[in-house]
Amino acid sequence: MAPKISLTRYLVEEQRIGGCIPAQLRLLLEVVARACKSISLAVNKGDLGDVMGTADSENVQGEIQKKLDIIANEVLIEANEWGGHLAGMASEEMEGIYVVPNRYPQGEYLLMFDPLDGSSNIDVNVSIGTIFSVLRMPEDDRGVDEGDFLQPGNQQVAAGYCVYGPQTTLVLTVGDGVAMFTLDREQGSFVLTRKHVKIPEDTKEFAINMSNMRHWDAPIKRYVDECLAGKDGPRGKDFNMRWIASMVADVHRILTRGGVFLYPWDKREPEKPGKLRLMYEANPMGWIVEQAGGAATNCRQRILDIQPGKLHERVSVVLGSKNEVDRITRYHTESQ
Ligand code: AHM
Ligand code: MG
Repeated sequence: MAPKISLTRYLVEEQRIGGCIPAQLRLLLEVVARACKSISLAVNKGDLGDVMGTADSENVQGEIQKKLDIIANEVLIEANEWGGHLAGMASEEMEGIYVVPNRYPQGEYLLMFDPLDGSSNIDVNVSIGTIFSVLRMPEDDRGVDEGDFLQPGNQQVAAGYCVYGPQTTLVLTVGDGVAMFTLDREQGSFVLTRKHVKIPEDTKEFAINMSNMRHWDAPIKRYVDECLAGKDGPRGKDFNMRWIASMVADVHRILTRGGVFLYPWDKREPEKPGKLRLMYEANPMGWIVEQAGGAATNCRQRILDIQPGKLHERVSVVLGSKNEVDRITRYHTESQ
């Protein structure tokens, strides 16, 4: 039997043989993985620990925070602030950036995260996760500020997510394809279980919150109507639908068996470009999907090429099997 490859060994080999990552970035990814293990333990406690339900607070987006949103945010900050690999952090749960305190050495990376994605699923025991994105501090920059974070997704040096489901799985890219690691609870370590993950170019499965249908723009309605028409419609095949309401879990399914995920702009809040956040949801997921051979757009342009204007910027998201994403993007550009 081939020896198990731990996350540590995978990262050491990416550094030494692949030449894909410097030592500081390897350390950073190990620390993020360790934080995800702690979050996984907290999630698993459920009603046996003081982790369920809402906290008495709102985040910058005006959403009621869950206790686990706050716990996961604190775990990620405490794990990452002292190691010397980071200059700053930003999170869905914090209005401004978090500058690494002066008492610790400053590193050359910036870490962004959605500490607990899919919060509405916490209390109903459905899969949730952590999403993260790593950027390099701009060179010759003295002192970290919000502007340093406002880099397009094509500048990411690492991106990943950890899904807390029936298994805890860490999914990672450093620009050298996508690898998946399953948490071995007996050993307490992540073990490589899939590498060179590939998303099939075609699919018969789509994911969208159908309850928003009456608010959609015409090209989204056209796409979904054609899927629903099945064998008798213009697509000539039947489609299946899934919606978990945890982006991590929906994206994980797409990486595993293909599919397309849509959270488009809609008329409920027309001034907002979408629900999901560009910097710590769409960018990392978009890069992972592209690294697995899929595509990710905001219905019109590649997500990774969008120049962010603010930290908590929102964006429309279409990602997954390439031919399907291309089709949806074409329906939008044709209707301009
Ligand atoms: P969150 O980061 O506050 O948990 O919100 C993001 C989540 C995504 O994981 C998911 O795709 C979407 O919101 C579900 O939204 P809706 O409940 O509108 O279907
Ligand atoms: Mg989220």
